Amino acid sequence: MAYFDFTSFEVSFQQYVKYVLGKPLDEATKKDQLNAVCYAVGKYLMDIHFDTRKRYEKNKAKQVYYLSMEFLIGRLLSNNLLNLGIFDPCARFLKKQGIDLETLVEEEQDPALGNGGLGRLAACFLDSLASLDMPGYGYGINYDYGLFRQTIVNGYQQERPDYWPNRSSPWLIRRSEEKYVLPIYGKIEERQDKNGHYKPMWTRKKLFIGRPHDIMIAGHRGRTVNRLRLFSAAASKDFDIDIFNDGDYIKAVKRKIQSESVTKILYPSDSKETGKELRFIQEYFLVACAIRDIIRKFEKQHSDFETFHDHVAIQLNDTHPALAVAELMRILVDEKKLVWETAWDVTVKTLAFTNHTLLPEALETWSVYILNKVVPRHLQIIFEINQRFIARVKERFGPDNHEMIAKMSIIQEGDEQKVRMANLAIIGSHSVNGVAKIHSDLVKKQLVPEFYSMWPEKFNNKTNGVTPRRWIVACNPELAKLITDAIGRRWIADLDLIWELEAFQNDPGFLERYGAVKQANKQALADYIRDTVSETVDPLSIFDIQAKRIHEYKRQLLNLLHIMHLYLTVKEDKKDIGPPRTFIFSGKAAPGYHTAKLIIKLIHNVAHAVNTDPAVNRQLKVIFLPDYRVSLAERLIPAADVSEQISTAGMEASGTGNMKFAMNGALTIGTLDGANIEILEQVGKENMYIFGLDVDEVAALRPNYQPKEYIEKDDRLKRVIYALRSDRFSPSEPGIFRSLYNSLMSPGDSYLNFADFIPYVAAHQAIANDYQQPEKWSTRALMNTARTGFFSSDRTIKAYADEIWGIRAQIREKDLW
Ligand code: 26V
Repeated sequence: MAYFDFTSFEVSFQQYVKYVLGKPLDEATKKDQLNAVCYAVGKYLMDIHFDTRKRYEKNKAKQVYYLSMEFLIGRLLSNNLLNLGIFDPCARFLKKQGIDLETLVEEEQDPALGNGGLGRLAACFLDSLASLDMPGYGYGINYDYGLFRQTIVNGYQQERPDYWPNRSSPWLIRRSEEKYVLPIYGKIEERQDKNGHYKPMWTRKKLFIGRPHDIMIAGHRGRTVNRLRLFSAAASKDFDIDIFNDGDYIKAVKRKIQSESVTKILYPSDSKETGKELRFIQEYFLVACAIRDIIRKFEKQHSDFETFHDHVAIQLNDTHPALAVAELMRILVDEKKLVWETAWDVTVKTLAFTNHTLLPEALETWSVYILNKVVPRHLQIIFEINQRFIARVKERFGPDNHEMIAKMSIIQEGDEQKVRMANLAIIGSHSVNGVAKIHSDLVKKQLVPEFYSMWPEKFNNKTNGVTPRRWIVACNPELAKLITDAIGRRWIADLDLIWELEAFQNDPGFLERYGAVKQANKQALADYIRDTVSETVDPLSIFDIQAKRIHEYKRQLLNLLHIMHLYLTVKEDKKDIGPPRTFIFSGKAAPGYHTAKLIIKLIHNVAHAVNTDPAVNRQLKVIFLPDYRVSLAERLIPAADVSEQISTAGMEASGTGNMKFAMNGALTIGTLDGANIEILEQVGKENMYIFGLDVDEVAALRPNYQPKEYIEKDDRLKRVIYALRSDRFSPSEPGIFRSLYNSLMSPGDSYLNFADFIPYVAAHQAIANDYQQPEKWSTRALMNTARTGFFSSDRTIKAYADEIWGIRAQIREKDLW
C-alpha cells in the first residue's frame, strides 16, 4: 500500500490549482478539482513506476509487450486510488476541502479507445500484469476520437463523435522528446552490397512519425506501476521539407494533415469498414512504433539479437498487429544483419497470437495491392516467408497437395490476391491461443485444422478472465466490503479464495446483507434509469440485463421474442406472468450494420408498447440505456439479477461480461457457448439456467433448419412472429421490421433463433418461479460470487506468463515480510 501523506497531497493539489491552472482555490471548477486530484495521484504513480523500472532493470527481467489496436481502460481515478490503497484517506482529504470524491469520480470522461470485448480484455490484462508484479507493457494507439457515442432519436441509433481529450487528459504523459520516424509508400530497388549480398533499398519512401504517450497502470497494493504506451501520428519535418523547399506550401500542409489523420479515429468493428487503407496504415503504424520502442529498450541492456526472445515476448491481440511478423523480420534482417534463418527463429520464438473470433467476416485479409503500395518491403518479406513455408507444407503433405497449399498459403488467390493475416500470424508465432476451451477447440477443428495438424504443439487455450479490482472492488464497493468483512481482504489479490464465502450459504444474516447490497445497487440503477431515460422501474422487479454489442449472433432478437411473448400473454390472454420483470438492454450497433440498428429500433418499439400500456406495465418494463461503455457497465453489472448470455452455440468466442455478471451475483441464463460452459463447470447447473442447442447440435441442424416447423409446433412463437409481421410494434412506420421477420423465417438464419425459443421460454419460466423464493435465490446468487474465482484475469495472465511468455513476478511475497 502506498503511504498517504496528507500534507504533501494537499500541497500537490493546491499547487496544481494555483500554479498550473492559475486560479485561486475557491474558483476551481469540478473539472479543475478532478485534474488537481489526478495530478496529486499521478505523483504516486510516477514514483512507484520509477522503482518498478529499476527493479526490472536490476533483475534483467524478461518483458512481455501486449500489442493491441484497442485498450478499453475506462475511468482511472477510483481504480488508481483503490489499487494504490489510498481511496479512503483521499476521500477524507477531499471532504475537508468540501469535495465529495464519489461525485468527482463521475466527472472523469470515459476513454473509449476500444470497441468491446477485445479491448476490455486488454485493459483487464494490464491490471493483472501490474497486480502480479509482472513486467508487462501495453502498446496501442492514441486515437483522437474513440468509439462513437450513441444517442437514440425516435428509437434509432445515431452516432456522434467521441473526442477523447488526449491532449488534456490528466493521466496521459506526453513524451515530447521521443519519436519514431517511419517509412511508408515508395518502391523497393533490388541492390547488392559490396560483398555481393542481396540488399534491398526502400526508395522514394515518405516519412511520418509516431509520438509516444504514457498512461500509468497501477497494480493492486501499489507495488508495481507499469505503463501503457499509446502512439499518436504526426508529420515528419523531413516529409515536408522537400515540398516546402519546392515552394508548394499547400501540398506540404496537406501532407501534414494526412500524416496526422492516421490516428484520428478508432474504427468500429464493422465489416463494411474493413479493407480501408487508412485502417491498414493504422495497423502498420502501431506495429512499427511498438517494435522500434521494444528494440530501443532491448538495446539499452543487450546487444546480441540472437537472444532477443530470451528477453522479449510479444503478444498479438488478434490479427490486427500481425504485420509485426514482417516488421520484426525486416529489422532483424535488414538492419541488424541477422541471416534469414536465425532471424526467423528469433521472430517465431518472440511472437504469440490470440484469436478472438471465428466469424468469417471478422477474419482480416488485406489486398496485396495495398501492401505493395503502403509497405513494399514488408510485402516482399511476406512473400519470402510464404515461399519457405509452402516448401515445408509440401514436405509435410506431399508436393502435389494443392488443396492444402491453397488453404495454408498466406496469399489467397482470386480476382485479387490477398494477404491472410491469420495465416501470417500463425506461421510467425510459436503459440496460437483461443479465449475459452470450446473456442480453442473450434480454432483447431474448424478454423485452421490444417495448421493444427502441422503444428499441434503451437495451439493452446487461455480462457479469458476479468479483473476483480475493477469488476468487484471498484464497481460494487458494498459487495466488496461485505466479502472482506466475512473472509478478510486477501481475495482481492487471489480470487480463488472467494470460495470461502460458500461457508455463508446457510447463514440467514449474511444472506440478508448480501441481498441488501443487490437491492441497493438495483435502487441506484432505477434512479439512473429515471434520470437518463425518464422511465420508472420497480426496484423489486427482476432486473434482467443484456448489455453487449448489438449483433445477430448475440441474439438480442431471441430476448425480444420472449419479451413480446410475455407482453402478449398479459395483454391478450390476461394471464399472470409471475413476478414483475424489468428487461434492460444496452449496446452499440456498428454504424454500417443495418440489421443490428434495426434490432435497436425494435427494442425501442417493443419498449414503447409495453411501458405505455397500463394493462402490462406493472408486470413488465423494457428499458434501453444508450451509450453502453465501461462506466455504464459498472452501474449495470452490480444491479443485475439475471444475466443474458444467449449467443448461438459456437459463435461467442468467450464473452467476459458473463463473468462480471456472475461474480456480482447475477444468475446466468445462457447457452452452452464460449466461457458460459466453464462458468457452468464452476458454479454448477443448479445455479444457472442453461438452455438450447450445443455446438454439435447447432452444426447438425444448420443444413436442415426449417424455421416454419417451429412456428407450426408452437402457438406462442407463431403469435409473436405474426405480431412482428403485422406491424403491431410499428404502427406508425409500417413494414420497417419486415427484413427482421424475413431473416428469422429464413432457413438460412445462421443464428437459429427459433430453434432455441421454446427452451428459452422454459428457462425464463424457471427463473420466474425461483425468484419467488428470495432466500434460495440469494443463496444461488452467492454461489455465483463464491465460485467464479477462476475467472479472475490474474489466473489467465499467470497461464500466459508460464506457458507462453516465460515471464515472472518481480516481487516475491516472502521478500515483503
Ligand atoms: C474486428 C474489426 C474489424 C474492422 C475494424 C475494427 C475491428 C475491431 C475488432 C474486430 C474483432 C473483434 C473481435 C472481438 O472483440 N472478439 C471478442 O473478444 C472477446 C475477448 O476475447 C471475447 O470475449 C468475445 O467473445 C469476442 O467476441
